Amino acid sequence: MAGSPASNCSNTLVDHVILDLDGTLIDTETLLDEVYAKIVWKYGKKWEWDGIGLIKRLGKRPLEVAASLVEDYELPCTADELLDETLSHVETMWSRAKALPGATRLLKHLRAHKIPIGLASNSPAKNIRSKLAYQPGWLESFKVIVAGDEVKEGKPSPEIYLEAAKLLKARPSSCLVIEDSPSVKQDRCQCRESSWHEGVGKALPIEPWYLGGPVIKGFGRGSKVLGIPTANLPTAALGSQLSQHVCGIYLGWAGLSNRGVYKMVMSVGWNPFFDNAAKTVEPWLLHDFPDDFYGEELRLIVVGYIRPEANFSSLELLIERIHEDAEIAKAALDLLPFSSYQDDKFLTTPLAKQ
Ligand code: ADP
Ligand code: RBF
Ligand code: MG
Repeated sequence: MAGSPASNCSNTLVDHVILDLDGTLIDTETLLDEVYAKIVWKYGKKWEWDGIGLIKRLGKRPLEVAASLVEDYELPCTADELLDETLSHVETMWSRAKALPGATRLLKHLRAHKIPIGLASNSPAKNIRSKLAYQPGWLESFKVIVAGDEVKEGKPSPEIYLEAAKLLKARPSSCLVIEDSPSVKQDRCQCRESSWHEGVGKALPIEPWYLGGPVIKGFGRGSKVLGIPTANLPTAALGSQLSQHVCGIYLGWAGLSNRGVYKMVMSVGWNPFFDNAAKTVEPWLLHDFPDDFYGEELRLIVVGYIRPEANFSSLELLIERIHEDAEIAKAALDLLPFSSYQDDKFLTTPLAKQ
């Protein structure tokens, strides 16, 4: 494995992996932010959708997050009250938390190599169970799970990781910890720290997803406003498949049965620059076509992830960034594992014949 956990560290062999959950494997931050925003608005305060607040909240225990929001937004309630209110809203939302790109692939990879995996999360045990219930194959991937309410001190204290190492019967120094929280990373502990990025080119391989449908009319601005045509797919028919994946910019292969197979780079989401009211799936096929192909059946195998959707201060910057995404996709799709999918029959077999 290129960039294997062991190769990132010094000479000690890494033979166990301990993972964080929220923000590392699943995107719960987006859900929590939605709830915090609602409550803050209810108190007549304006929610700041900036990355600074998010970074401050990352990896903290729920009560600590509530306390910092009460202070920052000068809310007329206690941290306990805010936490109760947040939890009552969020309890029903865990099913909407999506796996982060690459997470399922990482777990599969570690299991295939028989590397024991521990989960160490500041969340209470009950919430961890709810979150894992919606991710097929995840629960059985973890040999041990340590929850925030099962230790005296939550992160950034190393206690939770040391407990996981103990239950795994592993020496802390041979455990690779994968964690997104900056406060944990700052607080050096006996457990070694590192992160797992197996980039291929400038993209992250993911478990491939297969999708298709007739090319439909979009907002009519891809070619006109951006000079970048995107073959929109109907999102309603993609339903649950689409809701499993985080919004962002992906790459993969596109097939049109009467034409051929092409590299593609694709945006999935709400297009923050245009403030869309609907989520779109918009692949840009990296090929010059003499005409359009509305109504034709388009097949996609999405194999990698490039970045989250972003907003831009000008149209020029958005266009520049999309061209950079296209260059990343073109180069990465020549490399394994991405290149191996271009011969997949799914791309060219018409629906009826499958
Ligand atoms: P819309 O808003 O209707 O999607 P666009 O301006 O985004 O319009 O143009 C997309 C259409 O252009 C596609 O539906 C397809 O028929 C055609 N097209 C031509 N070349 C390409 C390409 N390289 N990638 C995607 N679509 C293309
Ligand atoms: N729109 C955004 O608002 N933010 C983005 O970060 C963004 N990235 C894109 C990346 C790619 C590769 C493509 C093809 C489109 C992207 N768009 C983005 C979507 C663009 O806004 C959309 O295609 C147009 O709105 C045309 O419908
Ligand atoms: Mg389009």
